[in-house]
This record gives sequence, structure tokens and C-alpha cells, in this order.
Amino acid sequence: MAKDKKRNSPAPGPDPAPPGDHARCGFVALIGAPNVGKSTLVNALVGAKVAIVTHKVQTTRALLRGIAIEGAAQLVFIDTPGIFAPRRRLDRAMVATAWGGAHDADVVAVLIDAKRGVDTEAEAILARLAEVSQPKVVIINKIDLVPRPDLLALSAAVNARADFTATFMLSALTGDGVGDVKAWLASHVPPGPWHYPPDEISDAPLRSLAAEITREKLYLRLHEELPYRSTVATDQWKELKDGSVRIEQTIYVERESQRKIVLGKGGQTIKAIGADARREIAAVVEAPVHLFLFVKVREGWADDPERYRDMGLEFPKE
Ligand SMILES: Nc1nc2c(ncn2[C@@H]2O[C@H](COP(=O)(O)OP(=O)(O)OP(=O)(O)O)[C@@H](O)[C@H]2O)c(=O)[nH]1
Ligand SMILES: [Mg+2]
Repeated sequence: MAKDKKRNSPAPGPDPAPPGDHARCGFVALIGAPNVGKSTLVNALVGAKVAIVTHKVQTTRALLRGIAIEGAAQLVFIDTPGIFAPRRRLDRAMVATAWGGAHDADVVAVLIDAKRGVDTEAEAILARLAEVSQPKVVIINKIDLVPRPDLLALSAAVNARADFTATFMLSALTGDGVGDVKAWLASHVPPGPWHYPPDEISDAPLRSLAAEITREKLYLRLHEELPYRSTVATDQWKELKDGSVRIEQTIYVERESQRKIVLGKGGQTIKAIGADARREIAAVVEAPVHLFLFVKVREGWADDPERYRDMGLEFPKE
């Protein structure tokens, strides 16, 4: 299954039950401040890695759908970029995209980081929820990091600020409580036929996932501003006769000095990024992968409409 198609479930096991007359299907947007664990939760709900995760803020840049089946319901989770006070054009595009994702969903799930509580960013998001007309639930994530009694106070504080149909407390990392929210959503999304084939787990083509995986490795290896000054595109995806896949990707940076850092001394950094990415992409496509990474300086890529198309973002006029 090395083809650059949408990704199907790698999990063995019986096919999900055919939905029949009781089928339900709904879009659930996960919104919240950067780093609260939206992508980790989407992966936990889907049961496979469809979205990249890092310890850094602003990892997710565009909407991504992760698809799960729960009983007769197909749940389409929309992972969104973190919402914060945007400054640069790319920041504005990401935040506008996140709110757009919320407005297109049947249910909006607002994530709060249990450790951070209602900080300035959470406060700003909660204040804007009155504009969201869909049913809203709040998910307090990272409960593995705080004592239980603190959670009740946080739940009360959050519910005092917005009108939520339900409150969940979970750990996307350990999986504790993830099943409960999935079951609740399965019985609350609208009745109707499934939108996707039963075995589909993501709407993203493999070439986008592969670019995201490389970007994740870049975020993990590079520090400070550099990850935010770079983007990754898959330029070539070729299946070879021997069953392996040849992939060429370009990492765009804004300046020559940044290109030097991405390459590292004697090319060490790019080599390490490439090795990490290749391993993970090969596991996803279930075939040997030859990954070729190029680093290009494109001054002002963050103001170039074409890069936004690559990333799946609308290009903000200013
Ligand atoms: N301890 C703990 N860490 C978590 C949990 N969920 C997520 N994390 C960590 O929080 C960090 C951010 O996770 P992400 O899933 O990338 O967060 P996000 O909300 O998608 O972030 P952006 O895409 O930047 O908006 C990562 O280091 C995760 O491992 C959790 O339940 N417990
Ligand atoms: Mg994310």
C-alpha cells in the first residue's frame, strides 16, 4: 500500500459493522490554544497517528480530518491550528482556519490544558464561543498532570464562562477517558449516512502526511524561531519497481543563515531529520522509502500564496 492515496486503517481486525438505518455521522472540531493536545487527542480518538505532535506551540498549521468509527457512528474529527493572538500573516491564516473549522462542524469540542487552566489564551477563546452556534463540549486534557480536586474547580471556572452541553476530563497521552468522549459523541452526532469509506482514517493524501512528518522531525531537532520560519513540501513521490518509494521533499527557509542551521555541521542535522522522517514514513506506507531532502532559501515564503496552497491554508490578503 505504498500508493500516494488517502490513508486507510493499518489496524488489523474485523471491518466495522455496516451502519444500516441507525447510522450517524458528524464532524467534530477540536479547538483550543496552541499545545493543549488537540492533535494528540485526534490521534488517540482515531487510534493511529494521523496528525503530527510536538512539545512546541503552533505545530498544526492547517485543518486535518481524522476519522473514527464508534458503533454505528462515523466521527470525523477536525484537528485545527491552535488559537492565539496572531501577528504574522501565517499566524493569521492559521487562527482564521481554526475558527473556520469550528463553524463547519456539527459539534465543537474546546480543549483546555488542565495544567495551564484558564490562562489568557483560554480566556480569549472562551469569550468568543458565544459566536459559535453549534453544540459545544469542553474537554479538560492532560489530567495526568494535576491532582483530581483541582479539576473540579477548573471545570466550574470553564463552565461559568461559556455554555457547554457536557464536560469531559481526560488524558490524550495515556488514553484515560478518551473512550468516554468518543462514546458520547457517537450518540450525539446527527443521524445520517457515513461520509467516508469505513476503513478510511484521514482525508490527507500520503504525500501531505509525509511532508508533515518531516516538519515534525524538523520541529523536534530545531529550536527557537527556526521551526516557524520553515515549511516542507513533497515534490516527488515515485513508486519503484522493487516496491520501494522514492520521495523528494523541499524544506523552505527564509534566509541563508537558516539554511546553514538546518543542514548542520557537515550536513549532520539534515541527515538526522531525514533518518527520523524516513523511518516513520516507511512505517506509514509499509514499504522501504528513499527520502531525499533539499533545503531552499525562499525569502518571504511566508508571504507567498503558493506555499499557502501547499499547506492547505487560505492566503490572507494582509
Ligand atoms: N502529560 C500530557 N501531555 C500531553 C497530553 N496531551 C498532549 N500532551 C503533550 O502536549 C504537547 C502538545 O501536544 P499537541 O497534540 O501537539 O498539541 P496541539 O494542541 O495539537 O498543539 P498545536 O498544534 O501547536 O496547536 C505534546 O508534547 C504532547 O505530548 C496529555 O494528556 N498529558
Ligand atoms: Mg496540533
